[in-house]
Amino acid sequence: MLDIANIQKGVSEGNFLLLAKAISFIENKEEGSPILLQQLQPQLVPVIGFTGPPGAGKSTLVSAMIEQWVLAGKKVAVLSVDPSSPFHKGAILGDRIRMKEWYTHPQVFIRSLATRGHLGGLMSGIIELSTLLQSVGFDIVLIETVGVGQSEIEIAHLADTTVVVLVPEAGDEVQMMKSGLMEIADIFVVNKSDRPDAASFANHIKQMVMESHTTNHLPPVIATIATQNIGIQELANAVMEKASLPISLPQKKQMLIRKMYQLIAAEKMRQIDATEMEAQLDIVFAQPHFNIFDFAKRYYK
Ligand SMILES: Nc1nc2c(ncn2[C@@H]2O[C@H](COP(=O)(O)OP(=O)(O)OP(=O)(O)O)[C@@H](O)[C@H]2O)c(=O)[nH]1
Ligand SMILES: [Mg+2]
Repeated sequence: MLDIANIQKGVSEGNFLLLAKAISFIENKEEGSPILLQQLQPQLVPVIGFTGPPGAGKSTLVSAMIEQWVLAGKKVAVLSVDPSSPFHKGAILGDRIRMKEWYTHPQVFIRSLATRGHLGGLMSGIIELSTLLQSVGFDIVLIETVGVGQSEIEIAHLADTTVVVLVPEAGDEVQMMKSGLMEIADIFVVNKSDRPDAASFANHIKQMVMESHTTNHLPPVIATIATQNIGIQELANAVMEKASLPISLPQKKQMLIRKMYQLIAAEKMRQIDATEMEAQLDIVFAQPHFNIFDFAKRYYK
């Protein structure tokens, strides 16, 4: 039966069948899923987000990090999110190869999340699933998000610790970082440091970090070569160090408020029948005094 104790038992035995069922149950909003969610008692399990441009090496890094934690006896859960491309399975197929050895490991659970409809639904889905994973016996929850746009920043913002993965020659990404990634990054990784211009790129990022932070606690910039396991130990240490810092009450409250808005917005959006709304719009917008605010008011409850 789908109750928390049974799911926990499965996870402790390395059997993720019930967990996978519970996730589908929640994703499909089946009857009873709100009750399951309301029973969750999340533990103090770090949620670590990895975000960065496509192909930066996030999955390779995550895979290498998993190895560190598995060897230390920890249970690791990974949510892999691609908000930009609902029909593009490339990243997910890539992960199947990159994280191959972990798909069947009893200490590792990996799940891909596809965008279904609007971003709000994805955001609330991530909140639901990460809370579930924090409640059933994992020691670490990782969220891999592809991209560096506004929506990826929003997703990264749901993690307690955010690792921004960049690669040398990421000129455009550096531009984009100015618009938000800079503020949310707790740790920067310069992956593919086997490339010739890696050191100067890392210095450039360090410079940007210094210019944009006024505190003396600067996000570290760590050089890695994920494919050769170089820099992984240092990254794992930096992640655990950040994750073990106590979160202040105001920070905790800020995070809860952010999540609350996401959950409420998603629920409100779900209550709106898009087909019905579009049909109504067809009727009213041809009218001479059509006003969008007046029309929208019908859907504010
Ligand atoms: N040279 C070099 N190649 C790397 C390194 N890390 C990863 N790669 C390669 O880069 C490619 C992309 O790696 P992924 O780990 O799939 O990258 P990703 O960021 O997860 O990609 P998406 O999920 O599709 O955005 C693969 O061919 C990796 O083998 C590295 O440090 N150096
Ligand atoms: Mg990937």
